[in-house]
Amino acid sequence: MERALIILKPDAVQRGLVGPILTRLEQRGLKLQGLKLMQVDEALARRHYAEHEGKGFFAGLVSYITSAPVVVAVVGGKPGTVELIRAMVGATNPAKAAPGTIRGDFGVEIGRNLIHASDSPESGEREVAIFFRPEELIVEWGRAADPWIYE
Ligand code: IDP
Ligand code: MG
Repeated sequence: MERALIILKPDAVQRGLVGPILTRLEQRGLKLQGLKLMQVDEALARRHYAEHEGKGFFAGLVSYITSAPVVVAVVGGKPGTVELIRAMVGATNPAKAAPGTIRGDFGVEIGRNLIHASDSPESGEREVAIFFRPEELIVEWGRAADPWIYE
């Protein structure tokens, strides 16, 4: 069962964009499995972004993500969900992200790109496990609209 970790980064929270961004995911028909407000500490940031350790932007990335509260969510349940969310999020650099994408509609700079979304089902599993305890998630829950969204 495929799912993605979403982080509404500190700039999204500070700018009052939690609602508008979550609304887009909901309106698309995606289903939440978990949701919370939290402060990311340095150890968690370094673990989450381990693949970027050693890159020039790593220190700035860790200080950005730990600078203020974030909202983390788990979204998914269907094959293809991760790819669909990445398409909604847009290119890493908001200046290059297409209009209509979250980064393309709300962002300007790569170091303030509002949202993280897992880039593969495998990273989704890894990232969900480091941000959520199993008891914080509701993996299967019935929604009346499901048959109108999924064939
Ligand atoms: P992604 O978030 O689109 O998956 P990644 O390449 O995985 O992009 O990079 C992780 C995060 O690191 C980006 O979302 C962005 O916040 C930050 N980042 C990536 N490249 C740069 C850069 O060149 N300058 C500053 N920040 C960067
Ligand atoms: Mg990434």
